[in-house]
Amino acid sequence: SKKLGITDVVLRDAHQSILATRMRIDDMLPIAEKLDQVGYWSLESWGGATFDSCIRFLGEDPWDRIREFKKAMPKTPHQMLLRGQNLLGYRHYADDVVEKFVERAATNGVDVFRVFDAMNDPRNLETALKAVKKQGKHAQGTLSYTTSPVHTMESWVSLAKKIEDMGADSIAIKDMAGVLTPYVAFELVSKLKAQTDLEVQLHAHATSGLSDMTILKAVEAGIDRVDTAISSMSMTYGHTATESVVAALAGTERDTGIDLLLLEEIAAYFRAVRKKYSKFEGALKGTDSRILVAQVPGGMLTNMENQLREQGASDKFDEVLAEIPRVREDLGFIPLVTPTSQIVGTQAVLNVLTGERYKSISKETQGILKGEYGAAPAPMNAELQAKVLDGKEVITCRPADLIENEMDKVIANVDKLAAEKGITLAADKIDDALTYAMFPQIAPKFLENRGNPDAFEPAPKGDAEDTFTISVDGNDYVVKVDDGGDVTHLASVNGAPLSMGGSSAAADGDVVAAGDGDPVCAPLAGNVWKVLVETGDQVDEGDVVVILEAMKMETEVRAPRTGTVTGVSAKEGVSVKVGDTLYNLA
Ligand code: PYR
Repeated sequence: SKKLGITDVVLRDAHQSILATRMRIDDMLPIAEKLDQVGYWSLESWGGATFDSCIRFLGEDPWDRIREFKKAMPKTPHQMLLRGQNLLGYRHYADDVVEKFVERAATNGVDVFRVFDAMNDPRNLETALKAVKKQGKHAQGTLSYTTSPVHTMESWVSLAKKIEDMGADSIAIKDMAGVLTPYVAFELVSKLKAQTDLEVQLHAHATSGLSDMTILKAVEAGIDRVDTAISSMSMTYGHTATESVVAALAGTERDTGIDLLLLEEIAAYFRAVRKKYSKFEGALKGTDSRILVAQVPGGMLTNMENQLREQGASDKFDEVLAEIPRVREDLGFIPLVTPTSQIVGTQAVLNVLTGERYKSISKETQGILKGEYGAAPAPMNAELQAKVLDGKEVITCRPADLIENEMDKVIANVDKLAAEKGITLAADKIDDALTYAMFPQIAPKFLENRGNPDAFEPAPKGDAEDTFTISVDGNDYVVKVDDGGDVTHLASVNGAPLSMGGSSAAADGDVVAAGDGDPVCAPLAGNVWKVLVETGDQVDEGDVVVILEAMKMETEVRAPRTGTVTGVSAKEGVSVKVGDTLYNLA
């Protein structure tokens, strides 16, 4: 008999999927000793969006987090999710940065590395997988599962064989949307077991209602391990419950050997913790069948609902939902998983909101069309690609071959930042350097305020508190109301600043109409990332004048015609709403 191995994802993907990645280490460590007794094959505890959330929202050092986990749960292997050559960020890094990151993650406590690429381009996995092997850790390659006319059983097995040739120890079928059906899973697992020597693991989301059935058929096909989440942090946007699988297989030849009563204690603990984070829960109560029809992952659906609300365009939801698969097809049927899910989703929103498909193309969508993220499974829309390339060649080599080693620069950058801002770097400053390299926009604020909880979202206190979530101009804010009725702003659920009374931009006094000439307005709500002109500058039609960071992507605002800039109201770092004046053009 062969025990089915279990990876519990409660410390990473469960709260990433269900609670907007907000769970804090203070709510995890009290149950660590019990988690460590279960006998999981591994605990997924790091990577994915948790690193980003730690520095953006929680004010926690993610490197401390993995060290604390390792100390508190020494018997259980710790697993991370790594975005291949993107590491934990949104662009490709040079090989020396990938190698250094893997080394530091291993040194700080990661034992199992699940390495995926959002394009399923195996060349983007190789450096990371080899770096993991060099550290003597478990290297798991990944099939980012999706369906399309070009994805066949043969294409999956062929990708798995390439990953095996790179020296991976095992392979994960990553069904991030929950579209893998039970009988396809049976066939896929059977073929992977027959045609490779790799151990096989299944990661499936429960959102479409298939995952319990899919897991069972995968077990029947001989899968080695599955991902699940403790029941009180399972299902909907998340995963099948650990206890269900343990119970279903008890007494069979695939018995997990896990003690259901111990799981019960862990479930009770997280049931209480989850209540504290209720404001981050999505609306889904059970199953969302839209995933099966529109092929949009569950995590993306909730995200999209929030982003459209920020843009004041909630009524466009169905249009965006219909546009997403079309954009995906234009980009060569790429899987939708970070970062491609965000890139495709944001582009679909742009296509709908601007009233013209690809009138505005985000920098990241352009990157995919230029080949900067690797090869797509199918040919891209040739006309669109030609428009973006503008006579240049598409990248066909491994994209990272074009990136020179940058570790020296990464360290010099953090030294410079520390000197300028008077920041004391961590004892292993390389970890801070990597944090800054992956998150150049948010790491400075984190490093400057490390250890000061007031600079970040307040820790959730639970239902009984006098905190409320209010909605103003389509944005959600967490506020505290004291006995006298005074309102204190605690946090912005969508990250937008709250100005009590008046429209946010104008009330902040940061964006005001300036100069003569016609106002050129923000096409999207977001933050002003770069302003590329000054008053008096001449611009030609189509010149990039302002770059907005909206919905995590960079969107260029171009000059509508040739003219002279007569005033610039946009300021870098300031948030704007749709229709706010960015500059004036005469
Ligand atoms: C992440 O990279 O965050 C995913 O969950 C795919």
